[in-house]
Amino acid sequence: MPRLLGPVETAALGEAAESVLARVTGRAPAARADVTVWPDGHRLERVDGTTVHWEPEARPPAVRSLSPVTPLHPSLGALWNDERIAAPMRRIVGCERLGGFTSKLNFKRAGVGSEFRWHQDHPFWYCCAGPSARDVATAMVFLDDVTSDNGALEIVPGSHLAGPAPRDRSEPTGLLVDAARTDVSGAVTVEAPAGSVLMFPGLLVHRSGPNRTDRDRRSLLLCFQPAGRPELADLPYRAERLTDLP
Ligand SMILES: O=C(O)CCC(=O)C(=O)O
Repeated sequence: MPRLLGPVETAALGEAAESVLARVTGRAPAARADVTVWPDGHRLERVDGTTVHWEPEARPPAVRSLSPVTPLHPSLGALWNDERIAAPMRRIVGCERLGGFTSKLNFKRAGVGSEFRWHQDHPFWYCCAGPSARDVATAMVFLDDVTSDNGALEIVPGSHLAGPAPRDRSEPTGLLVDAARTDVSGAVTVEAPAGSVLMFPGLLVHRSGPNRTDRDRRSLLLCFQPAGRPELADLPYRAERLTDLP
């Protein structure tokens, strides 16, 4: 949905994102005890109700994402009830009463934002929510202009209809799509001006390349689910559930 949000409100969301980031990273050194290193070497740090995911290679350190984030700033949280987003999301989730599952700020910083290989969001959520993960869908609000060279999302239209895609067994997290066994030939690159919103179900196969430009490509992701279900942050991650998936 191109330019769903206007330039002034998009800029205000960008400022909110930066103020949340500054607050969280200002506190991060005191919270270093609560660190998880994933099997792929990515470092996750719990700070004041959110998780900081650091860019794996960036020197000086740079934040890849924060999640959840909407409880940390009222203007981010207000988007859950914005009908421009909620109305189409009701159709995608297939439910009249929606709740939040999780939220995330992806920073994809100029020069250091790294690749996110082909994946579906579903396996990660399935490890936490089990079969309910099928009902989660995302509204991705672009806070900056998105171009193919600053890490635009590439999506495979219709790929969600085939269900869980085969996972890459040679990759340490077990969460990524095996692109050699999945048809990604119909992929399209989603370039869009700031304020645009991309809405997609958790089974859609997608990736994004590194940001090699001098322009940030920040986005705010709101993941909706039917109302009344537990949020991601309240669910334990159970890697053994991956054995249910192809
Ligand atoms: O922001 C990106 O480039 C990747 C987004 C994504 O695929 C995700 O957060 O699951």
